[in-house]
Amino acid sequence: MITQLVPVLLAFGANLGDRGETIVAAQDEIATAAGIEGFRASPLRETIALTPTGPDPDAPRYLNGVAAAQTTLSPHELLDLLQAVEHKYGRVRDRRWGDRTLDIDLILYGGRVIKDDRLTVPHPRAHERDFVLSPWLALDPNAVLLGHGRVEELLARIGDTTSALDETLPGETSPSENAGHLGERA
Ligand code: A4P
Ligand code: MG
Repeated sequence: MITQLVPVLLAFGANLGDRGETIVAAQDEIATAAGIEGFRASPLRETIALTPTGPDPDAPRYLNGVAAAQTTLSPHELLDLLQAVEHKYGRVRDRRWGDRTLDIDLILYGGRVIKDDRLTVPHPRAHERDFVLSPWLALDPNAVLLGHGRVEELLARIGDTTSALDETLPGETSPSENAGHLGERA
């Protein structure tokens, strides 16, 4: 039987605990899971927390990254895997958009448009989030977001407030607590 491999894009975010270690461990777990091939992670970027009322510079900073892979899993099987990994790393769901040890979103599943009670794909807010677009552009300079166009242009339109792990965010005077502590993965 020929099984089809579908290209997917996953987004990772964490703003509590050892954010980098959590994301890297979760990525290793997904990379080696059954039905996942060719997993490639972007560098992680330091980002300002986006809350329902807007960016909050006083909330714990997020680390964000994306990863491209190919899968034989169906969209819901893939979501099951992502949610199982979130749970394993202590994700507790309390408030929507609240602080979290790990959030994994499915941004793209091939060229499919999905809208049901568990999944909306392409992710409905990816095009307006620098914390998704910036690491994605670093991973793939030619990336295109289905329904919205080139990632490079989308990011140029909204502006990029994210920074590399060893940079200082706008308004900060000292490097992040993670500077020099975590190697970037490309
Ligand atoms: N769900 C539907 N579509 C998807 C999808 N494409 N990928 C459903 C993943 N899940 C999807 O998600 C709630 C439900 O969404 C799931 O049960 C799933 O069936 P959740 O992860 O429990 O809740 P959430 O993440 O708090 O809500 P939501 O609306 O997914 O929020 P977002 O859009 O993920 O935003 N600021 C920075 N700097 N960096 C961040 O990463 N993340 C968020 C969360 C807010 N602010 C942030 C960041
Ligand atoms: Mg989520």
